[in-house]
Amino acid sequence: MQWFGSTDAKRIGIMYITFAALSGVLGTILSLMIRAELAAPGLNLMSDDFYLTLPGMHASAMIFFFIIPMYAGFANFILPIQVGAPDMAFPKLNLAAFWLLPPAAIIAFSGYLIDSAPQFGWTGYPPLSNSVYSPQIGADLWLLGLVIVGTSSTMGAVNFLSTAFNMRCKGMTLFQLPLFTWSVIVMSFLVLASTPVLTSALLMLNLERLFPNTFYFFAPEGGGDPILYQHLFWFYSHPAVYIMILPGFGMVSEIIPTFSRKPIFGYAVMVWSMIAIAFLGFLVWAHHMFTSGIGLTVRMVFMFLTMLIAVPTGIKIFSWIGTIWGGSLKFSTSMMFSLGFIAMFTIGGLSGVVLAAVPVDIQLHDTYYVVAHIHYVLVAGSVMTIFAGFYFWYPKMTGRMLNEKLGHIHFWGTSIFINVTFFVQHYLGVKGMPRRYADYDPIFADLNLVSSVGSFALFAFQFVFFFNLFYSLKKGAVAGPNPWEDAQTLEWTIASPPDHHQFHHPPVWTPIDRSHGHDHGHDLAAAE
Ligand code: HEM
Ligand SMILES: [Cu+2]
Repeated sequence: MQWFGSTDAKRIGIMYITFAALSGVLGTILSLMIRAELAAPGLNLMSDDFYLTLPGMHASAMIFFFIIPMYAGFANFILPIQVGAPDMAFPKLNLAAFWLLPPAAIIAFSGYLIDSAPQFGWTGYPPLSNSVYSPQIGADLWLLGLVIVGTSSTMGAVNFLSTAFNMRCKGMTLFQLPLFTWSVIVMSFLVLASTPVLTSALLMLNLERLFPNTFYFFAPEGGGDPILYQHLFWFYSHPAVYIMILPGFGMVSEIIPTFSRKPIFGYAVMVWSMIAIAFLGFLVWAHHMFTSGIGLTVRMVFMFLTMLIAVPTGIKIFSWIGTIWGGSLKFSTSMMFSLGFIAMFTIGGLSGVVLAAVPVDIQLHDTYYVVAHIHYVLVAGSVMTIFAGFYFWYPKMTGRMLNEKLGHIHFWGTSIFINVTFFVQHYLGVKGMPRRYADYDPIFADLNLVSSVGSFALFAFQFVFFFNLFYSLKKGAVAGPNPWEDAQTLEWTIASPPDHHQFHHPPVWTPIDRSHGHDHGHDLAAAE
């Protein structure tokens, strides 16, 4: 009860993180089954029917049960402290939002227990996902699970916004908020505006499946339109890709200044770029539908708007580089993961701009090029930032330092094998290998083998990380309140791990001049 029923945001945060880590392991195992089957042409290890469940269930595990809850976990632990609040605004709502997740996961994946997991990919496009082509009960359970997840993250978003807007300590204005908190605010607005749309689309699909001759939302026989589903789905799922990356942006925006021993370059611009990304994120969804038969003018407009997103994204990348430039760098594992993130996320952004060009997308849509793009933004983006966040905040959460030697081994193994696994997929895509197929032409054999070997090596290096997590919990060096010395935000002013009430006196924030930065160099000189 001390843990499971606790309304302390820090404990809820750790429960989220634990749950997300378990889902991440489950999702990874599903992906290794994909890569094992694809290591060689032919159907080698499983039936075609079983293979078809894997891409969609892997993606659902990673998106809905790993990345999104993982960020929610970090936000729960850190955001209330960063704004100087004693807890989240609605602690019981917070606990309820977390406890919706484990049942949602069990329901969504229970198709595997009764041998009826859905076979239509994480996008669930009708007519493939309707009751004629996908009669499995597992598909209905998956839909129900996702509806529950949507409810949970909406509850979480309301809570983050209320906490950040109403519970800030004395002296902290909106433009004094740390960038991680800002990123959670922007992410929460995205959740509020987009998740109900997905939830509606999934409920509509479920109704249509359960009552086939009654509801016609997407089925043309009764006046429905399958393209409507795609619009609703991507009106959520494009913003969702930013739900999956903005908190990561926020994390590295805390980490890079700390280990460059310089204030973030262009604080206000960083905030406004996140807002611009969120805003534009709602105007580009149809770039997922360039081959769905929508009109040419519409495609041109969406092509242009999509390319615009590269501007605020590029600004952020330049701001991070500007922060590093001329800094006195400390290559902690957390910093290494942040630098690796910048390098590899840039590749993902560039392949996105390539896909945004309609004529190119017509060639590359539903090929492995898209798979490569997704994984550069989500594995080299979200997952690398999550690792950066672990190495950075683990001492705050546990009171112990992670082992840096193991951390560096983990970093290099991870970075190298992310590239071995996913870089070759660009070539597979350009050569024409389609996604979501169990078998392929032997001309794709060599590159697929490289990718499969890379994925198993990538997985192997994660054992170093898990070993470090458990080993350091007992044996790690004891962390003081501010083990990184140069970290600036409020969580580094209190004990590691923080006491239940975190602050003994309500903190008062001394505003720092964000436009010129905190003149930290002087403090250092005085201390030495
Ligand atoms: C510079 C910014 C970006 C641009 C211009 C861009 C563009 C695109 C385009 C045009 C597609 C559709 C490709 C197709 O299916 O034919 C796509 C797919 C995708 N993108 Fe991006 N993207 C960008 C950044 C991101 C980011 C930051 C993420 C996530 C963190 C992301 C995640 C995805 C995912 C998950 C898909 C595939 C969805 C699916 O079909 O399963 N993208 N992107
Ligand atoms: Cu998109």
